[in-house]
Amino acid sequence: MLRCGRFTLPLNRPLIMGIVNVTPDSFSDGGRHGSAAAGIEHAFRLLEEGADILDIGGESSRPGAQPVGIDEELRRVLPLIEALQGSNVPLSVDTCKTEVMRAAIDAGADMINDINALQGEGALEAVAGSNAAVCLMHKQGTPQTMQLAPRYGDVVADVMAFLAARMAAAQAAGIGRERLVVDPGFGFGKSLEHNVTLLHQLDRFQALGVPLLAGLSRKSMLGQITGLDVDARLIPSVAAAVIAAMKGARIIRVHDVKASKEALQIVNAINL
Ligand code: 9MG
Repeated sequence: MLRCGRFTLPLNRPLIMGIVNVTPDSFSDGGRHGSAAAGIEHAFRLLEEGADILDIGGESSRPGAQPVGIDEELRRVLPLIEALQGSNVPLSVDTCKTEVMRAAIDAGADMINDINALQGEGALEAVAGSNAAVCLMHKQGTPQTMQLAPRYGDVVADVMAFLAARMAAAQAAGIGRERLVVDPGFGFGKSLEHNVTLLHQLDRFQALGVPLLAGLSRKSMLGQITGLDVDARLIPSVAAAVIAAMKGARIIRVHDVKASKEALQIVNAINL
């Protein structure tokens, strides 16, 4: 079970987290009003396709992405949180900024997805003072620099140790274990070899004792393996989602909800 704002989520089968990016490069119109409207329309499409959770983000975390200011990020995500309140699925907000976390929670967000694992000033307290769930993700470096020269001793052990330390920090700040999710952060400061090792050994992360989230959808590691461009990575993404689910991931973060959901029905059928 995961306590997640207004919801208590059973995790007896892997849940699909649909990605809703409200960034100018994510929708063709790129306009100010258009971005929120396009984001809302996209979110409703993912709900129709069967998303169990929506992850709303107003700042790109792709390698080389430029940061956006607090006001701009809020302008992008708040309209979606408001418009999707009645949708009956948990709303996660993908942000590293404490001010955005607080405003999103006040507006009704059920989960914070922080690629910085609540290391920002005041971030632990912002989540502790709520009933929101939080995803603590590992990354090495920042989106601007992270792919330059990632280094690990033992990538699985290093990432697990980081996540265990962040779980301890979250619990010490008053965020109960039942609200925690961890994520190895595929592609965030990791070479192809690191990513492949993490996926191969993903089952080891279950030892952390909280639900595991995996995000592999359309990532460059899939392009490095297949040679396919980002828009052509549907089948590799679904394959990676299936592997992650079979290795124990309980939340799978995806762009392509319908295809992922259909594939995971097969996993669920044999994992009875
Ligand atoms: C925001 N974001 C992009 N990729 C991600 C991943 O793999 N995990 C999580 N938790 N968030 C991600």
